Amino acid sequence: MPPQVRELRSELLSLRPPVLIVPHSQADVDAVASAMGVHSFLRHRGISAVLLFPSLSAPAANLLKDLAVDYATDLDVAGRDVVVVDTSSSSMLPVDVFPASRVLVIDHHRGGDLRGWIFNTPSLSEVVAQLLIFDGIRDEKAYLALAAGIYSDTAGLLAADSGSLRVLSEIMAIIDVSVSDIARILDVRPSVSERIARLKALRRMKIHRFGDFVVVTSSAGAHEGSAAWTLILAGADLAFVAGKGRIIGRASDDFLIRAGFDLTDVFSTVSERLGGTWGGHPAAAGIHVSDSESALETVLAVVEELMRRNGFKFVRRDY
Ligand SMILES: [Mn+2]
Repeated sequence: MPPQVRELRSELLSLRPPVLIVPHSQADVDAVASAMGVHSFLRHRGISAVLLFPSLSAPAANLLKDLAVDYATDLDVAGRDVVVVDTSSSSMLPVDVFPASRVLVIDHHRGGDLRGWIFNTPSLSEVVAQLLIFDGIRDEKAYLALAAGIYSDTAGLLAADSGSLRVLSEIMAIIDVSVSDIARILDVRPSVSERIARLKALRRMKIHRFGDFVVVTSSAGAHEGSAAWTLILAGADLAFVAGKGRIIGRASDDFLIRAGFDLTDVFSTVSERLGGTWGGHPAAAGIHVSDSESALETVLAVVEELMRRNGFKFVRRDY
């Protein structure tokens, strides 16, 4: 077990029960799986804990239903010890943790304003799974969720590194599942509202060409990340979708290989200029801004500047 995970383990064991475990708003599969893993670890070490999921993404809600997981949607955090998983940005939290007695943050995103355990791993589930594996805990449901978390946060293992695969392979051996078993529990057609958000984003998109790179902007009332991913699949190198009070960006693999910079550079620069908290990964990130539609122009200007700074010469074309 890596030293950082060992230290996290001791800090978790110092929490005062009953512990509340909270993921970010619109919790994804990696977030709820990490929460379930922490919950299982604490319970097996004799520390009672409660899952608090006020706001879930559709795939995460589906997974919890399939695995028949019990969770609360509304609880008072005042005076309690709280574990925050899969975010370190207070603006991403579905509850105000300020009145909590103690807040332990476990995350794998850069840019957050909360201090805590920030791992540099493709998924958070692979970190949490090591706590269970190390202690020899047998909890089929938690392991299955954590395998699904690794699979989904690595985009179907495409973004997995050797550490993710090592942990996944240990889980697969413990609970005797195949990669296709894991993929099957996640294979859910997006909801009608998510598919409409994607299609509307396609209809509203604006195409910009910066030399060899295609940058697409659009807007959506919800599911901005899913809409941005659709634009990448349609051919964009970078896609930025403005929603209510935020902009979500996605980058293609090819962009990340060739550009010399990524979305964390884009959003940290935009945040310096416009204010607003940002968070995310090189290929998937977002920022909170009040007027998101007009902030898209700043995002485009920042992308153009970063490209020129990285030696690309081009005439910007807007289609
Ligand atoms: Mn995650």
